[in-house]
Amino acid sequence: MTDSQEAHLQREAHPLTLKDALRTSFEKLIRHQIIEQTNIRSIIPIQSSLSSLSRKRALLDEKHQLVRSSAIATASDLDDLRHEKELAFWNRQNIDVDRISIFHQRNRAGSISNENIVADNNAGGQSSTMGNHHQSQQISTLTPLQFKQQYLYTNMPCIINNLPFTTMTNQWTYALPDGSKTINTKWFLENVGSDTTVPIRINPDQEVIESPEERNDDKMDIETDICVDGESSEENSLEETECQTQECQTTKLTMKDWITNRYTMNPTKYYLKDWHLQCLFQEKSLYTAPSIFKDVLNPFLLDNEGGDYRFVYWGCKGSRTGVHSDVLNSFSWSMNIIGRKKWTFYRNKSDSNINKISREYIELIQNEGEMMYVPSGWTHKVENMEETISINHNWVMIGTLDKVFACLSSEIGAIEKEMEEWGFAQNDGIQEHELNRTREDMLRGCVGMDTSTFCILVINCCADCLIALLLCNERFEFEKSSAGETNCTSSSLDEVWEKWFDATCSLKVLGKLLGTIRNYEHQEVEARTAPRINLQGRLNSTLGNNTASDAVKLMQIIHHLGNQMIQDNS
Ligand SMILES: O=C(O)CCC(=O)C(=O)O
Repeated sequence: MTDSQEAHLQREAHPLTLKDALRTSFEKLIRHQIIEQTNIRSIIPIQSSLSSLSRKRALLDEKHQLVRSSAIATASDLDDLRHEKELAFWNRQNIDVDRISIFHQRNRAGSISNENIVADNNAGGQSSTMGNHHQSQQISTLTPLQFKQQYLYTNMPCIINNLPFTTMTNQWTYALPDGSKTINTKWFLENVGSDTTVPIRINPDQEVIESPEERNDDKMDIETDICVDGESSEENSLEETECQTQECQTTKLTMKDWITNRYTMNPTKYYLKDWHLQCLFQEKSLYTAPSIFKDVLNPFLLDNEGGDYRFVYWGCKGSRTGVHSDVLNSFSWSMNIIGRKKWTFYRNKSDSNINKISREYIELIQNEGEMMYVPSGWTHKVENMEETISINHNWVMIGTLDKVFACLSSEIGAIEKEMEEWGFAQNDGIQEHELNRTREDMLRGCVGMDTSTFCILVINCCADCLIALLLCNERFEFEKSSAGETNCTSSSLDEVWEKWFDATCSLKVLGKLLGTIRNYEHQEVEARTAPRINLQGRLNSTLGNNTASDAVKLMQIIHHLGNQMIQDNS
């Protein structure tokens, strides 16, 4: 391929910022003396760099009760643990989710100095409609790490209240004399602009059916609707339902027209949703996302691709989102600024196919000011019980990059099948290159991300994790030498544990990605079982051969160094 052909392909595939992201990772690793580079093509790992991490995980285990009790010793336990927890959740006699309160203590300067988290396990009865709820209430106080271990890493839903969330959003409503809140439409007209258009989702025509067992719902995803074909079931329990994809329509209205006409529009049909409101305000932040959720997806996309998964939803009473699980196997959090939502979570029949759900379900009410945390892969539908405005983010943390990879891999398989059915085949080098480009374009079209973007995201995460581990270990060693080992604060131990965990998780996904490259000689067990996605060909087709080989080389070096570090410390 000529240089100009390659330049053309690259321009179309990605903005150059993806190349910049790779370069940034290179430079960071060099700056922190993890690798050295004599020229652009020769990167050399610095073997001694990570072996200075003398903190042993065994010591952490010994000092840290939580690590043992939560059974999250290594990232490889994680998938089994998630399954186990989900099974236990659905097999509980009285199904409900925990309600979490987060209290922040502030220092004099006003920044958060301490985070206290209280979990009201099985607080139910108040708002869940399943189960008898006669169990006694159990209140536990959690550290941020315990919260992550009990809900985020293990993929368990919960409702969070007391989050100090508001910045600009407190201007979206005002109080009426009776103390209730109402929407401040003036704010939207003045700050968004009365002629600015907003996206209105049009739900396919459907009967409004109240009970899930009789339903014929729609599944709405970021790009598509999935319809669940309800079959009647005698037992209303483990009957399987199949889903089919269906196109979804979006129209646009001006802000002024939406505000004026929203009460006269059919709410089961029209819903202002997937609105990238924060993007309109660019640097000016409308709210601060909770620090407890360490999102690696949106910051990366915003820096490198220009898109994001940060939405505002505004729907009248009765508006709803049909049965779905979230895009890219992401998590979501949903914060009700005003109004109430009814959430229905369904038990998944099998993790490998989100379209198969059982008829077991749980209904939960999310009140005003509360945040729903939706774990990755959990099938759900949502209905607004009154006029509701919520902020919803889809997000990914390092510990669930493996789930994003699983989603991409299964989508890749589906696209491959489709291409075969269309009769696409490769005959020569150029055609293979173009086929790979088509594969990547289709993947981006289907799930909003291709393998090249994912690859650079993982490289970025791994680089950041290794550097964070180095820095945090240095701090810990300093604290230990000045205060003595026994006086090390548990929060610094938590921090080291978390950095180890993140580093292990990101390296594991990197291993899986490398396993998709033929003849990669350092294949670990997880890498050998990875699907054949022809990563090298895909990277070549979207990043150009030179950048693609730099990326692969960097991946191999990070994988090699990282695995050595983990083995040294196990
Ligand atoms: O609030 C809604 O209508 C849908 C929210 C949702 O499905 C989510 O945040 O995952």
